[in-house]
Amino acid sequence: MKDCIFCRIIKGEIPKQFDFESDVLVVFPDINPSADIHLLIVPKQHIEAIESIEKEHARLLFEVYQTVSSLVAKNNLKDNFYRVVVNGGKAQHVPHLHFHLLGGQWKKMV
Ligand code: DGP
Repeated sequence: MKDCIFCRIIKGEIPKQFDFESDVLVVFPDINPSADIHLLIVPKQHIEAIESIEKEHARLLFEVYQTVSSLVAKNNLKDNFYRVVVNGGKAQHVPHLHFHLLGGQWKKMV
């Protein structure tokens, strides 16, 4: 999608260091962190929101949560509190489905 900020990041139009990249998703730190660790897991495909998820996205969603699991291990979050937040409706500011992984000290609500 032309004007989507996450699509522009994924296409390399906005330079961004990815913490992880696979054929279906990228991971990078949130620009405005709400916790000590605040990573965004973003599917490469432009899926607008939770309501746009279809059966065909099942493998992608599995890979999202597998990625979360390895990020939890990599960042030593397993024995601490961590949260995965998926915003929807008016709480979602970027209209491209994404998952927030928040760990460590919580500063504010995403
Ligand atoms: P949400 O409210 O769930 O749609 O959150 C969107 C998040 O995306 C918000 O926490 C800030 C983050 N964000 C927006 N634009 C950029 C950007 O250009 N770079 C990075 N790293 N994060 C961004």
